[in-house]
Amino acid sequence: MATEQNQITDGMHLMVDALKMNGVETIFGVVGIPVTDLARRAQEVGIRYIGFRHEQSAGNAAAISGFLTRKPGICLTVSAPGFLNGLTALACATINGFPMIQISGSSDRNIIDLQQGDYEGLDQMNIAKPFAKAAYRINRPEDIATGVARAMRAALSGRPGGVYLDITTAMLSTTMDADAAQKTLFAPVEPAPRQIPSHKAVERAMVLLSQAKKPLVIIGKGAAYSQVDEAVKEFIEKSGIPYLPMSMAKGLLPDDHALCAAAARGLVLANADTVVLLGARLNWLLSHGKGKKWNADAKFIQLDIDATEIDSNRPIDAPVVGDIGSSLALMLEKLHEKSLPQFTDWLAEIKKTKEVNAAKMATKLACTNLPMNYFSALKAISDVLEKHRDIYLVNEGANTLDDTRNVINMYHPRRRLDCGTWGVMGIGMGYSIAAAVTGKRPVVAIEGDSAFGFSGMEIETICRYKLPVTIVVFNNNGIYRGTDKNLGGGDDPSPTTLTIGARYDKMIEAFGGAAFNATTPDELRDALGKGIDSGKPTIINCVIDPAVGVESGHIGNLNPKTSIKI
Ligand code: ADP
Ligand code: TZD
Ligand code: MG
Repeated sequence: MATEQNQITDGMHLMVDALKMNGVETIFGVVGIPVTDLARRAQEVGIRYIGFRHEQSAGNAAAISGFLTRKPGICLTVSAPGFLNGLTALACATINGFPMIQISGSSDRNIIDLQQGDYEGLDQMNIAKPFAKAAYRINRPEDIATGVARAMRAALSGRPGGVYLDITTAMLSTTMDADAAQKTLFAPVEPAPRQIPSHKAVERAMVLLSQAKKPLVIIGKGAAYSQVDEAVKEFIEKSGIPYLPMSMAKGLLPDDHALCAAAARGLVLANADTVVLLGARLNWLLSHGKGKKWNADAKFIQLDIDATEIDSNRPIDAPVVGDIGSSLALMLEKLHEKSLPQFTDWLAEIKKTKEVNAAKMATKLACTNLPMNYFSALKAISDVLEKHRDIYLVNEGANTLDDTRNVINMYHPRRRLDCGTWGVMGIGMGYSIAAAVTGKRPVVAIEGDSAFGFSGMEIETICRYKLPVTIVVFNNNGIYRGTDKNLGGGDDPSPTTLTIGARYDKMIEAFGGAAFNATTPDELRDALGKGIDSGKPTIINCVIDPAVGVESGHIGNLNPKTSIKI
C-alpha cells in the first residue's frame, strides 16, 4: 500500500487492489484526468497497461480479449469525450456477446446533475445504459469491491456483454482506513455459473434429430466463446451431421474437415430439414432463418444460454436453453445411448457440390492478371498461412472481409477475429493488439484500405509495444473499389474513392516498423513470410486492381433499392 505509513488508502488505490483481486492482468486504455494515476498504480502492482491512441481501439481490444479469455476485458477511459469514444466499442461488445468492462473516470456529480458545466462533464452512466448490458457507478470507496463484483458478474453471466463502470473523481480521492478498506475486498464466487438445460428439452431435441434425413449444425461464435471445443468436435463426429461455421466459429473444427459444408452453404441452407443452432443467432447473417435461402419446412433446434433469443426470428421447435457445454454433454449422452442413422445420401450430395464449388474457386485463385485481384492476392497469403496455421487472423473490410473468409482456411478455435455481428469497421488494430498481448501469438491482419483507416494510428501502439503484428492492406483505392467518378463532374473524388496509389506501408516507417509494397503474388508471399518470421510490426501495402471490388462485398442486397438508378 503506497500510503501505508499513515494507514489510509484512497479510492484510486483500492480500485486497483480490487481489479488485481479479480484477476485482471491487462488494462487497455487512454489516460488523462482523472485516471492517469490509476493506470500508473496498476502498472506498479503488475497489471499490464496498454496505452492506445484512441479509446475505440482500446475498447475493441478489451472486448476481443474478453472473447478470447472468458474474462472481462478492461478498458479505461477519461471523462466525457474519452468515455464516448469508448462507447462504440462497448456497444459492439454487447451486440457481439463479448464480456468487457469499460471503467471510466467521471467528473463532479453535483456539477453534472445541475448541468453547471464541469470540465469534461457528462451524465455518463445514463448515457451508457442503452448500449451496455449493465451500468453501475461507484460513489464511495467502501463500495468498490461490490461495484467491481457486480460488473464482473454482469459481463460474464448468461449471454456475456459490455458493462459500464463509472468511477467519480471524488470517489477516487476519498480516503479510507487502509485495514477497513482491505476487508471490503472480495472476488465473486463463480461469476459465470453453468446453466443446465432441462432433460425434457434435451429429449425433445434428440427425438427431432433422430427423425432428420438432412440435418445441419450451424456453429456460431457463442460455441467458440464457450471453449468446449472437444465437445463440439465429438458432437459433430459422433452424429455425422454436416456443419456450417459462422465467421468467428471457423476453426472450431478445421475448415478442411470432411463434414464442413461451408463450400456448399447455399445447398445446405436450402435443403436441410433439421437445423441445429449451436450458439448462433438467426439474425441478418442467417437471413433471419426464413425466406428464399431456407427450406421453408425445416425444423429448428436451438442451443443458447439466453432464453429470450429463442423464437426471436422464427418459431423454434426444440429450444435447449443452457450453456453449450452442459447442453452438449447431455445431448452426447443420448447419442452414446443411441446413434443417429447415417446420412449417406445427404453427405454425398454435399460432397458433390463442394467439389464443383472448389473447382470454381481454384480457377479464381489461379488468376495471374496484374494488378492482383482479391483472389490471386489471397492465394499468395493462403500459401504462407498454411505454414502458420496457429496465427491469429484479424479481418475487416467489405470485399476484403468476404473473400478472405471464403479463401483462408482456419484450423484452430478462436483464431479468426472480424467485424462480427454489426459488420463494423475499425476493429482491426484493437483486435490485433489484444490478440498479440492476450493470445501471445503472431497476428496477421488483412485489412481493406478503408477499414484500416478507422484504427490506423494504432500502428504506433503496435510499434511501441513491439507486437508481432503483420498488417496487409488490400489497397484498391477505396471503399469497395477505387474507380467511381464524381457524378457532379467536379474535381472532388467520388464518395467511395480514397487516395489513388496511396502507400500505407510508408506510415509504419515513422515508428520503426517494417514496410513492404507488394504488386505481385510473389512479392506478397515474400513480404508476408518476412513479416511473420521477423515477429516485428510490419505493413504490406498490397496493390489490388481498383476495378474488381463489388458494392458492399457480399451484402449489396442490403442497400436501399432505389427505383431510379444511380
Ligand atoms: P454468430 O455471429 O457466430 O452467428 P451470434 O453472436 O449471433 O453468433 O450468436 C451467439 C449466441 O451464442 C448468442 O445468442 C449467445 O446468447 C449464445 N451464447 C453465448 N455464450 C454461450 C454459452 N456459453 N452457451 C450457450 N450459448 C451461448
Ligand atoms: N462505418 C463503420 C463504423 N462501419 C461500417 N461498416 C461502415 C462505416 C460502412 N462500410 C462497410 O460496411 S465496409 C466499408 C465501410 C466504410 C469499407 C469497405 O472498403 P474497404 O474494403 O477498403 O475496407 P474493400 O475491399 O475495398 O471492399
Ligand atoms: Mg478498399
